[in-house]
Amino acid sequence: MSKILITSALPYINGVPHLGHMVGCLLPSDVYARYMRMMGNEVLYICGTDEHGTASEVGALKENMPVEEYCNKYHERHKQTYKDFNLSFDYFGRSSSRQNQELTYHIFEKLDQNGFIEERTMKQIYCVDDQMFLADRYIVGTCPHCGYEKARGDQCENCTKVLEPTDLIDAKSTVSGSSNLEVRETKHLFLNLPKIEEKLVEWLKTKEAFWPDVAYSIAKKWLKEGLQPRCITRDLKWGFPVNKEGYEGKVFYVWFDAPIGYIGITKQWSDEKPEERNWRDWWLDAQDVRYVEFMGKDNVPYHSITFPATLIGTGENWTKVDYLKGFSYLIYEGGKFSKSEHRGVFAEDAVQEFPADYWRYWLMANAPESSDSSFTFESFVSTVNKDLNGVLGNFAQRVMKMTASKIGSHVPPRGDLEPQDREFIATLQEKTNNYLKYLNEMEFRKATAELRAAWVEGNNYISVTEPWMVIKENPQRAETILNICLNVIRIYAALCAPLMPQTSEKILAKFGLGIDSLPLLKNFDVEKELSALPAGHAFEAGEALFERITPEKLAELQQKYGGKNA
Ligand code: B3M
Ligand code: ZN
Repeated sequence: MSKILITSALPYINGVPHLGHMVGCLLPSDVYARYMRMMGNEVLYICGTDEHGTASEVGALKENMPVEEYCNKYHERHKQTYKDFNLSFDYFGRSSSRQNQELTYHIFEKLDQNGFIEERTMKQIYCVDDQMFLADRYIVGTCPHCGYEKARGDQCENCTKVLEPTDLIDAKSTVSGSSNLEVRETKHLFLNLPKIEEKLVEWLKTKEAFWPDVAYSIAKKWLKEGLQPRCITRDLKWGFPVNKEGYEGKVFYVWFDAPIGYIGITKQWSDEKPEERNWRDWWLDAQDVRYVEFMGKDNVPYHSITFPATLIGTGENWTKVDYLKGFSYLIYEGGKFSKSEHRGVFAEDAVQEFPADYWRYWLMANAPESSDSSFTFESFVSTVNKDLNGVLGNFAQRVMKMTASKIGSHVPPRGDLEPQDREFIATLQEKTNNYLKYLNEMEFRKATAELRAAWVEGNNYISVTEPWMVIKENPQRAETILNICLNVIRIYAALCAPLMPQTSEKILAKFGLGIDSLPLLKNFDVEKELSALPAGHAFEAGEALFERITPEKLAELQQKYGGKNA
């Protein structure tokens, strides 16, 4: 048994998660965590809300509430949504927690003591009416190059030219609309990455063979372009106040404390039951921990360069990422996801429409792994109808109904196996092995395809063996076939569990079994598992596993989530 530490990038608290967020790190990390548990490992799966930064301040302002209250509200909303999606975090915490503050201070102090923190003075835009310094993207105005009126202070969306906020004509704060802006001097703390570079590179080299190409090449590109000192403080109110003299009124930059949040959240978890949980066993001088991180592609530089450098700079032995899985983006058919314009599917609405497993399956079958993928309702509906309803659902229902009507609602006895049966068992074993291998490699699309292939084999088997015909001449042979099929349904429940935990439960319930009755997936032996349900074991066919989605419903969904004007 190994210790596997899994983190999913901490979603920003402002805004509600949509399908893109779900597939971009949350859901795959859950599938992986469930898989790793079913492989018999000790897993710690951690996530939480990323709460600091201007975005939260602005969000709170818009909703007219104190930022703490705003964060409390949205933290609960995130938590509920992930619960509805059956994400099996061991702990879902907050980057703003006391524990994270203590750790952030500790890590900062170590970096400072070791000479990796430097002070710099810089010029920044201050809004007199907002009484705050504004990050470049919170300033809008007219682009001097193309005349676009909503250009942001960091870049013009229209002509893509990179801008300085002072380039903008008629610049305004997006917080209040005020144009009462001034350039002021302000001093900040920087993490001196060039000074840590040598140790960082040494560490990175040990990972080359293990990281997926995408992640490693992003890290290498950053190194090639040359590391620069990174500013780790901000002139904001909301955040951890900087614990250094002369920095009163300033806070740590959200990207400084957010990754430390993985540790802080683990400490929240451990503080709840200190007698049985110890965060240090996972993070500090920890033995035999394999640490896997999930995130969107754009987060890779922070996780492969800045966060490891932060930890290395302390001189302490912190657990650093062993494998980093980055995802591309999910494109929505109607354009950019926007809650206010009713465009795109938001996770909390998704689970109101259909059970979480429908989404989990589609998202994993179409995970944006090597490139972006796009969501269309047409594809979603066709996948649910064909794969879930037509292949898995059909097999389970057909076998149970047939057995119930021809023999009775119990597993019939099994006679000797014939070559046909052996062939089926061998193919099923092969698909199972592939599926587990792909999950192990975090190749979610391929894994899902193999799972589906395993279901297809079941359908093929029953088509060629024709138990409904055979029963007339040779009832014993028909009993054997149906005994095998019923046991295969249970095998499907086991294989489905990481991807579709509810479906797995639903299947098992038909046999009067609970999820705890499932075997480990480690060394999964199809032939052995085929004897799990003995002759006489009762079942109840009950209702179908999945519901077919009608063309009318498809049209309704496209209308409902297509954007205001759809
Ligand atoms: N909140 C960015 C994002 O959600 C950021 C990740 C933090 S991980 C420590 O894409
Ligand atoms: Zn422009």
